[in-house]
Amino acid sequence: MFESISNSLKGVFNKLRFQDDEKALKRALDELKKILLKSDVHFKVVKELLKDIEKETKQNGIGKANFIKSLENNLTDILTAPGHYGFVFAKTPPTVVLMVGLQGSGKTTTTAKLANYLKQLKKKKVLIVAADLQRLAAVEQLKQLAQANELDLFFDDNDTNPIDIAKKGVEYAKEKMYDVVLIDTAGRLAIDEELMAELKAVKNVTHPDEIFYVADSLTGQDALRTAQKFDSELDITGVILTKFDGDSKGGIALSIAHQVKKPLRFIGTGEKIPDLEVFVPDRITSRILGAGDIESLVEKTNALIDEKEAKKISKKIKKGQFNFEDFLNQLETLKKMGSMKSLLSMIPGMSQFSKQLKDMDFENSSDIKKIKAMINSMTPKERQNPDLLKVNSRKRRIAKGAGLEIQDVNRILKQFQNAAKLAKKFANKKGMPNMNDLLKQLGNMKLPK
Ligand SMILES: Nc1nc2c(ncn2[C@@H]2O[C@H](COP(=O)(O)OP(=O)(O)O)[C@@H](O)[C@H]2O)c(=O)[nH]1
Ligand SMILES: [Mg+2]
Repeated sequence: MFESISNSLKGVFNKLRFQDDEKALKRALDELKKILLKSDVHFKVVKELLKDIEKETKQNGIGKANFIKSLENNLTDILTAPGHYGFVFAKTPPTVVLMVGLQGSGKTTTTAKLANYLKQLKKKKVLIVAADLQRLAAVEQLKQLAQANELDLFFDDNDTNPIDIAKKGVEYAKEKMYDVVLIDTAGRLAIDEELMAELKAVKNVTHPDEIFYVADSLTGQDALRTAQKFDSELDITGVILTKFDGDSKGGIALSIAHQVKKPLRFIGTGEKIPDLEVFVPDRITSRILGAGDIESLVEKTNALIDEKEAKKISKKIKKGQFNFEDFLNQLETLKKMGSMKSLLSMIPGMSQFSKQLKDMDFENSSDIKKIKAMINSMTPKERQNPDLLKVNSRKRRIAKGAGLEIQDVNRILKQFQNAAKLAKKFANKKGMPNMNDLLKQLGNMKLPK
C-alpha cells in the first residue's frame, strides 16, 4: 500500500534537524522529489507540492517538524477533491450506482465488495445488476460472488442487451424497495467508442446518482489518462482504486485526485470481499506519513465483530475465563477481516511489519493449522477450561490426536496463556478488543514465509 512511500519518507525527514538551514531543506526537498516521482506521483503534482512545502517551511521556520506538518497539510489538500466521500445515499432510494472502468480493473470484484460493505456495515438492502454481457464468464462470476457472500443479484440469461438489463434491474430494485442498486458494466481492454456509447446509454436509462470509475492502481499513469477520458465522457462522481495491496506505489492516488479533480471514494486492498476501505484523505495522509490509521481499523473491526459477542468475550477475558473455543472464534473473525497486511498498515508503527507479514494467511498458516488441530483434539471440557491442560497425560493425548509433538503443544499453550494474559491486562483498561497486543502476540508465532 503506502509502505514504500512511507518508508522512504523517513529518509527524507532524517535529512532535517529540529532547526536547520536552507541547504538542508533543499536536500530534503530533492530527496522528496525523487521519492514522489518514483512512487508514480504525476510531475505536475510534485512540482506544486514542493513549491508549497518550501514556501511554508521557510515561513514557519526550517526544521523537521514544520517540514512534516507542511507535507501533511499539502498531501491532505491534494487528496481532497470536491465531491462526496465514502458512500452517500440518495434522498429517495434506491441509490443507483454505475460501476465503470476497463476490463480487469476490478469492477466486478469491487461491486461485490461494495455490496457487502453496504449490507454488513450500513445494514442496507443492496441489489447488484449483472449488466456486463461482454465477457462470457462475467455473469457467472457475479452469480458465484453473490452466492458465496449472500448478496442479491439481478440477471437475465435470456437477454443479451446490457442497456435493457440495467433498466430492468433498476425497475426491479424500485419495485422491491432496495436501498442501493450497483450496476456492474462491461469493460474493454482499452477505451473505444462502442464501450463509451454503451455506457452512455446505460447512464441515460438508469439515471445513476453516482458513477464510480474503477481503476487498477498498478497501471500507474495509464490509470490517470483513462480516468480523465471516462470523466470527460461520462462525468464520473468518484474513483475507486483497486489492487492497492500489490506493488502499487501509492502515488497514483495523489495523481488522480489532483489531475481528475474527482474524489477517491474507496480503495481495494486485496482479492477478498472484506478488502475494501473507505478513502478518507487525512487518514490516508497519516498512513503515507507512517502514522497509522486507527479510525479505519476500528471501523473495520466493528463491522465484523458482533457487539454482543464482543461484550461477552471482553467479560470473559476480564474474568480470566477466555478459553480455546473463544480463541478459535477470534481467529475466525480475524480471517474475515481480510488481508493481514491491510490491517497492519492501519496500526501506528506497525507498517514496517506489514512487509514481512504480507502473505500471512490465517487459513493456511502452519501455526494456525497446528492450533486448530490441537483444539479439535480437545474434549469440550478441555476447550472451555484451559487449566485442565496442565495434566501431562492430557497433553500427550492431544498431541497424539493432532499429530503434533508434545513440545508443539507446550509452546502453543504458552502462547495462548500469554495472549490471554495480555488481553486481560488490556481489557481491564478499556473496552476495545485488543488488536495491537493480540497482533504482537501473534507476531511472536512462527509465521509462514
Ligand atoms: N490483489 C487484488 N486483486 C484485485 C483487487 N480487486 C480486484 N482484483 C482482482 O483483479 C482481477 C480482475 O477483477 P474483476 O473484478 O474481474 O475485474 P473487471 O473485469 O473489471 O470486472 C481479479 O482476479 C480480481 O480478483 C484488489 O483490490 N486487490
Ligand atoms: Mg467484470
